[in-house]
Amino acid sequence: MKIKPLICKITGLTLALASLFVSATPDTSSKDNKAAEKLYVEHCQSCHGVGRLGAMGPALFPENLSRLRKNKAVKVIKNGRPATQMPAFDKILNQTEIASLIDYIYTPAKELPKWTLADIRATNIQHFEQSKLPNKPQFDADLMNLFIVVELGDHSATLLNGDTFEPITRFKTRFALHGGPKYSPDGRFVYFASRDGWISKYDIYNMKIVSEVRAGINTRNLAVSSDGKYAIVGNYLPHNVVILDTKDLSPIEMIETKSSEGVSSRVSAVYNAPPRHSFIVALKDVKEVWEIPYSDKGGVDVYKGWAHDYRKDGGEGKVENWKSEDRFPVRRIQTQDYLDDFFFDPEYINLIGTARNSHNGQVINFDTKKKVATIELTGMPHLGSGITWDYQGKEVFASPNIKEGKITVIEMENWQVIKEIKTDGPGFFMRSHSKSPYAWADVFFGPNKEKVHIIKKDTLEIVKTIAPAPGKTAAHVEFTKDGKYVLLSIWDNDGAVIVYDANTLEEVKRLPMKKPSGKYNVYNKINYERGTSH
Ligand code: DHE
Repeated sequence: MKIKPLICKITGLTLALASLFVSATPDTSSKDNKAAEKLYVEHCQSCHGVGRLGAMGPALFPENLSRLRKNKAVKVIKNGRPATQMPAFDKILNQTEIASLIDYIYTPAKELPKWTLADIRATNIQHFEQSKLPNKPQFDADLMNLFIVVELGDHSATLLNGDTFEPITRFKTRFALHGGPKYSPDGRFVYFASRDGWISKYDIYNMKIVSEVRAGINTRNLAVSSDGKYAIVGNYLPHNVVILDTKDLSPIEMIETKSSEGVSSRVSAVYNAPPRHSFIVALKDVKEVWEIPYSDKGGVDVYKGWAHDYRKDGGEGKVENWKSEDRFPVRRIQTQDYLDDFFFDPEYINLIGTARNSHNGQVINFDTKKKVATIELTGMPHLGSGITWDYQGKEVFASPNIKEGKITVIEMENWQVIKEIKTDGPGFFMRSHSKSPYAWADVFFGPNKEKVHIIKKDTLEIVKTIAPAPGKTAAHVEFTKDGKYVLLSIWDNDGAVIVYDANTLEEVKRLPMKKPSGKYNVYNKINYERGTSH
């Protein structure tokens, strides 16, 4: 059969993905299945993608739903899912329709879609030859005080001057970016990941997307190594991580994410751990966390004592046995529970993890691989958005909660919860700056989604609550380099980024934007400022 290349409506680009979709198509021979497929196309496809491959929402195959029992899946379709874009369908679909959709998404594809290293390589685009582009910024601004603002409304991003709060340029991104874009260590380049697997490298100096590659079919996020040489991409589909050369985004290695027992797992997220010169990989479906050193020294100098941990065959190898091809060896850390959401202490000695459906947080020491504490964390803490600061001479960690209206404050020395700050509803993001006396926390969900709380860091009390755009979600703040101003998003197509004086808490400026989500300050990001996400 001759397969025509598929024209991707979203990006307008011709993608040679036809074989992928063909192999992902479920058996549609039965009448019931045809009816279910029709329902899927009508109600689910716009978010979950053609052929169930994932887009804004995750891919829907049994292999990706292994942790979701069918009766729970029914509830998700009926009631929606908190902290996601998944709406409730109980008023749109009847019970029989929901049941047939459940059967449909739990029916294996004839063959799971493949996306090999060769497929990835074939998508690698060089829009510009880097060596032919000027090595100087083509605009005048403090390069450390720039912001990238992601605008989900029309899949764009704005490069913003953090001194004048004037946009420098605005450009199209791939469809449905997710997670924070990541900067190169010098702040010149920024890397974006879209939910459908596209990784784009943007040259800030020249205001151009220079390289792109499709590293996965359904992607979570990316991280960039501290030496700036590698990017790692974590995927839901296929189950793997892909390591890219940041020079041109060409793929270097693909590592299938299988537990030591051979069980395949989606990747929840990938992170960079600067002091460890390694990437951390959170696995969703197995009780393991991975550490992958990327240092050019092959980890040998840094991790001498752990050489055997990194051996792919698990044997007690000696350091001398290291081969250059073991560039990205995997060190496995077994956990007692499935861990979805992570936070790291600033030294990257411990990781704090929670499973979305469990009631405790676990603190795991990276070096000993042992659990060192259990934290009382109820609801659904969003650890990834947590921040740290000094409180009464001790370091505390504060996390919003996406199910309950509270911020949990934990003393990091003994991992005790010292306060639960009551909020006007569940929140998503939290931010501060080492030079600011305040931490900002949004109320992302429920009737108070328009509100943002401002917490005094030395009293742990809410001192002000703002609602700058009545009826519209206000969420996600980021500080300027010096901590003097705060930028807040109004998540609406007719939205804005609002600039506040970080000390007087008064509004300074309102910039119209199309559903701005995250914004990312170059200095704060490349310096791993404590008050921001990493
Ligand atoms: Fe996110 C970051 C996971 C839904 C907007 N989100 C992250 C990160 C993870 C994560 C692991 C950190 C990765 C990074 O920055 O490199 N997000 C999840 C989920 O599991 C969840 C709940 C379900 C899902 O669909 O994936 C989820 N996230 C959402 C949304 O619905 C949001 C609000 C809108 C959107 O863009 O899809 C959303 N997530 C964000 C943003 C960040 C993020 C803006 C970066 C925050 C930052 O400041 O760094």
